[in-house]
Amino acid sequence: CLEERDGRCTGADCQFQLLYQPKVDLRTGQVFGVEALIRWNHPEHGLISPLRFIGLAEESGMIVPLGEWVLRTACFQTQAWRDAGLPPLAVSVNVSARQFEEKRLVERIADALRDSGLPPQALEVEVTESSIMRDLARSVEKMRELEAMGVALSIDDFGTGYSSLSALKSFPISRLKIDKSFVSDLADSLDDQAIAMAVISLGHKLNLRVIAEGVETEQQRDFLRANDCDEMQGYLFSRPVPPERIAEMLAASITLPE
Ligand code: G
Ligand code: G
Ligand code: MN
Ligand code: NA
Repeated sequence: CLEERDGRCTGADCQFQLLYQPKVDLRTGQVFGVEALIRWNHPEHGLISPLRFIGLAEESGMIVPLGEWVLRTACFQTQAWRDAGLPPLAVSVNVSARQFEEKRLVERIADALRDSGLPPQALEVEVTESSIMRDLARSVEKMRELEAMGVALSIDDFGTGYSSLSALKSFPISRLKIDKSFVSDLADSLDDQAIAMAVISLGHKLNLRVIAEGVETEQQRDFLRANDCDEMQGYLFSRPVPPERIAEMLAASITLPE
């Protein structure tokens, strides 16, 4: 069911839902944004991970309407938190290869922003290196259009795909996401430590912010902080949660004047 009004699915039987995972600033400890992550709540099979259906949705082309639903729902939700007077957050949305290639992507993003009232600066698009490299020239052009609109871009799963450093230099992006596969053994693996440190320093030299994903332990967080990583995301701080939980978290973070 992708029926929607005001960007939200209104069907009572809607089987898709978005969870939101907080992103935390490693220096201030503040939640500055969230990543929208889709779930399929199947009447018989229960909660299905996107790992099991995004690939199929890509192949069948379903990813285009599904991705548009994700984009619009995330924009409306993020604006709703703002309208409720909560501290303003940025939201990031995962865009898969086929969605990124789609001609009307930029137009759809502009529509979602206009209809929801969310400022472009509050939206970030997460793409993988592999999606970008499928048609490098086109991708760079599209990234420039998003940049001109004020929408931020980040490279998801950084280090697991392939993109040359010369290509990376030409991307108008604002953030690198260190893939969680490099974070999980950070405490024990000297190799993963070296990779994390290299990504952080590369990112900073290219003037990008660097976020680590999949942070589950204090040890991992402390290593990242000590090595000047900017931000983190992971179960240590919070799992992906329904929008009401984000509102509670934000409300709890507001300190009333004395
Ligand atoms: O929590 P997690 O199981 O959400 O996500 C598994 C994979 O599915 C990740 O690679 C993530 O980027 C991807 N994913 C999650 N939500 C979305 C979405 O809304 N759109 C796309 N294209 N991928 C998503
Ligand atoms: O590919 P992408 O980075 O968009 O996907 C993020 C995936 O990582 C989602 O499946 C999300 O649920 C998952 N995730 C988020 N935090 C953690 C964590 O701390 N540990 C693990 N193992 N997975 C996480
Ligand atoms: Mn992501
Ligand atoms: Na990732």
